[in-house]
Amino acid sequence: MKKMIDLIERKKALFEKQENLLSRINIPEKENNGIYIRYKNPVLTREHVPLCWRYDFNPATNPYLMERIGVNAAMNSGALKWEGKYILAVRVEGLDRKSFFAIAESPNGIDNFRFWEYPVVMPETDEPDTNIYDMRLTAHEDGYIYGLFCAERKNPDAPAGDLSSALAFAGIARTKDLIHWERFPDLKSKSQQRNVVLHPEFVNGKYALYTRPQDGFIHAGNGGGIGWVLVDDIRNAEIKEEKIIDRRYYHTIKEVKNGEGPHPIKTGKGWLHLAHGVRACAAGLRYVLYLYMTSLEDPSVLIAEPSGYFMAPVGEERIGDVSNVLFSNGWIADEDGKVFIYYASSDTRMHVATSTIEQLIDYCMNTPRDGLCSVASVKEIISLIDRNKYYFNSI
Ligand code: BGC
Ligand code: BMA
Repeated sequence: MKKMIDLIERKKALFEKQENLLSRINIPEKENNGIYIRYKNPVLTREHVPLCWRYDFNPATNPYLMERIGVNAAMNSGALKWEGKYILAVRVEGLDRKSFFAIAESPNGIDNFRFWEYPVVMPETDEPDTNIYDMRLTAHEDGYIYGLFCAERKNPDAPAGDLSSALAFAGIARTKDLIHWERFPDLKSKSQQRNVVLHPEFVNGKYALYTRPQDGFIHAGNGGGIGWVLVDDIRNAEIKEEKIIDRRYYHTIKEVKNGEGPHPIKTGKGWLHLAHGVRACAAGLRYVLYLYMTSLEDPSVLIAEPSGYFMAPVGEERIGDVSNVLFSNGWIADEDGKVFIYYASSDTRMHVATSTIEQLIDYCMNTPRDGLCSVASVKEIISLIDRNKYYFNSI
C-alpha cells in the first residue's frame, strides 16, 4: 500500500514539475548588441518531451516507475508559422543516439512550447535510414510544406571493423498537416549531402535547392561551400548542375565547412540567409552562425557578406553533448518584420533570439566584409575610429 502511494506521489510530482517547466514565462536578456536579443530560458529541452513517451505509467508493468525510453536532447529544429502558431520540427535524440522528428508549438514563439501527442512517423525510401536529423521546413509556393533532412546510413564500402564510416543523403518529404508525410527518393548527388534546403519559390519554373556538397561524411574535401541547384521534379530530384554561391575561405569562421540554415527570408533588399560556419581548433570543431544576403533577381548571387560570426555560443550554450556548437535550421519572420531565430546549443537544447528584418539587413549591409588578414581588420577599425572623431567633433 505504502509503495502504491509513493508511486502516485512520484507520478504527480513528475507531471507538476513538467507543467511548471512548460508554462514558464520567458524573458529577454537585458543586455543586447543592437542586432538581436537573446531570451533567458531555452525554449525546448529534453525535459519538455512528454512523459507518456518516456514512462510506462502502469504500476503492474513498471513497479519502480522507471523512465523506460529516455531522451538525450531536443535540438536542431526546423521552424514555420502555421495556422497562427509558432511551429518547431524538433530533432529529438534518444539515449540510443537515434534521432527523429517531433512537432512542438507555441502561441507566441518564445515560451510555452508543447509537443504534439505523437512524434512524426517519417516514411522510408527503399533504402532504410539509420538516422534522420536536422529538418528544414519550407512552405513552398506549390502549396505543400516540405521537410528536407539528413538521412544517414552506414557506408557499405567501409572496411570490416570500421563501424563509423557513414554516408549522408538529403531526404525529401512533404505534407499538408505536419502529421502525414509523403517521402520521395533522396536527392541524387555525386557528393555526400547534408544541410540541403528548399528555396520557397520557383526559380525559372524550377524547384531551387541550397546544397552542401562534401567529398566525405565529415570532411568537405573539394566541396567549396553552400551550393545552388535547380531541379525539374522534386519527386525525383537530381543534381545536374551545382554552383557554389557561398564559399569557404582560409582563416575564417567557415574555413572547414559551412551549410545553409533555414530557407532564406525574402526582404525588400534581397534574400536574407542564416547559415553555420565551422572551424577547427584544439577543442574540436567550433560551430557558429553567420548571415549573408543574395539578390532578389537571382537568389544565387551574393550581395552582402558580413565578416565573422553573427552568433556564437555563450554561457551555458557552450556546454553540451557536442560542446562549442550553435546550429540553426529554423527561423520565423512575422508580418510586422519581427524575426524569431531558433538555434540549438551544443547539440543539447533549443533557444530563441529575436530581431527584425530591418536590423538584420542593416547588419548585413554595414558590417565590414572579411579582409581575410589581420592588417585589413585593423584598417577597418582605424577607419571607424576616424569617422567617430568627426562625429564627436561635430556634435
Ligand atoms: C550526427 C550529426 C553530426 C554528423 C557529423 C552524425 O552522426 O548525428 O549530429 O552532425 O554526424 O558529425
Ligand atoms: C553537424 C550538423 C548537426 C550538428 C553538428 C555538431 O554536422 O549536421 O547535426 O549540430 O554537426 O555536432
